[in-house]
Amino acid sequence: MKSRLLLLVLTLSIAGCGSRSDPYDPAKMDLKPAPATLSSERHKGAFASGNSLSMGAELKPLDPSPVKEVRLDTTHKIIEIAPGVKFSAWTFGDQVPGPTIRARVGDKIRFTMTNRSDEPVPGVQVTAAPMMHSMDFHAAMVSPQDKYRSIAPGQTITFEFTLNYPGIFMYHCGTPMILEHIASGMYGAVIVEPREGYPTKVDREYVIVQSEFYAKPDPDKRKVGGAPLYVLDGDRLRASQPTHTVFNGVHNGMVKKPLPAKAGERVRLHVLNVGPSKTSSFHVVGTIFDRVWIEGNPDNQFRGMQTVLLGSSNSAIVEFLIPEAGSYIMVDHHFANASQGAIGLISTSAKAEEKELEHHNIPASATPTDPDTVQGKLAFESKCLACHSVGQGKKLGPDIAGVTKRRSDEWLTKWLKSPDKMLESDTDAKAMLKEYGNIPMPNQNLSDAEIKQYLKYFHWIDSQPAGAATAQGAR
Ligand code: HEC
Ligand SMILES: [Cu+2]
Repeated sequence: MKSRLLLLVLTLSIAGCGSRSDPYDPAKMDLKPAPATLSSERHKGAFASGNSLSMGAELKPLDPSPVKEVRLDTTHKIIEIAPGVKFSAWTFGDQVPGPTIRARVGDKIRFTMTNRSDEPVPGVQVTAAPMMHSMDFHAAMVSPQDKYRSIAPGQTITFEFTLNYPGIFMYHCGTPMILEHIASGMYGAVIVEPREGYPTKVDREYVIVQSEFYAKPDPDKRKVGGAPLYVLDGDRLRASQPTHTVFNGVHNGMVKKPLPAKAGERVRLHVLNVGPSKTSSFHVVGTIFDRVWIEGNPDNQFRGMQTVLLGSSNSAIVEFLIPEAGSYIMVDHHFANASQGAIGLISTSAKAEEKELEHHNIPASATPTDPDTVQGKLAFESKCLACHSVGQGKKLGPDIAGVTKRRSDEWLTKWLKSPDKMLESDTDAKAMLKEYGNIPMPNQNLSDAEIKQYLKYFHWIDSQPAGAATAQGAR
């Protein structure tokens, strides 16, 4: 008798499970975002900001805050899509692809964008004329006429929306001709985790954004730093005949800089095919996708797949095991696309820079302990590494190692406060500008307190044995 009752209870509770509430119940969604606001406030600081942003392939962990403040300003800029191919691009956040936003179902995105397409690009006179731009988030459910409207150079738009569905969603400029705006570089990804997180655990997470470029040498034969400028080839664009098909914006980019993983680890790739016009047949040579979540939503699960087919603006999470030591090759298995640059590596021999140094008998990188110095190091790694190295030679700007020996604190303070003013008035600064191809260092809008921290960090670097201080960051 008792056992029968138990059975009844069990049956009822299973039936209850079946009618479990729909996780996508519209009644529980936020479908009434406030109207967008427009202003003529011109933002001057960093082109991209927000704790939820990842700038490169390496995906930062989820930022727990329920409201994600995100700024992505639009810029016009020269990017290198393949060695020697300097392409006149339009961007979100001053990079192509734009930064990846990571959030969770139920989170709110508070988005701000200033159209800065009219700002002069350091050292270059040849970028495209200023123009209208807009932002279209596939992750949002909002009125396009309100939120996705085009804004003029100098204008700022702000709007909010709540993330209702998990997935990997494209964002892009929606200003006509949309095709040209996307092909010029105006796109990126929003990764929305399920409310309860993913059902699996992984050791590494990366973002792979596939896209096409349609480039031709500038008919006016303009140059950038001695190299020929490339511009958008409208004929090829309309005929869907790309010149480059790439992962994360660069031809064979992750072949030269493989993504690290170790044998036995489980890897999660968040893959988005931007297009604008080609399909991707995404494959990783040497392993099998244990799970494929189409569009990045675990409700859409496949198991044991070899490739995943992604149309324009389709995405997937693929998870797989790195079975043994080796270099696992990410390709678009439409091999015509792979041959145009859609190739990358996940490699067990890709080491962090410090390991590489140890290997060459240079001591492991030291770390500072003083709080200001630590702050300075962290800030440097997030804001300055794009153009500077510590002890690894020139990048766009000078190697910072030894800087306190070539410059006084007073000079460095003035420089960091306002490189633009120094470049006008200071002879040493002018000489340096020449040496660095007339690319002026942009004003970083640093506060006095921050400048002190940078100086402490620079002094700390120069107090270490040669080669001991290195800096690391994504990309
Ligand atoms: C977009 C590239 C870029 C970024 C970002 C950048 N710099 Fe620079 N920096 C340069 C360039 C280029 C120079 C060389 C001078 C010139 O051409 O204007 C320079 C020069 C310097 C110098 C003088 C070096 C010397 O040898 O005298 C210092 C110090 C410096 N930068 C610090 C920083 C710090 C700190 C940050 C981050 C807050 C930063 N830079 C961010 C490009 C950059
Ligand atoms: Cu645009």
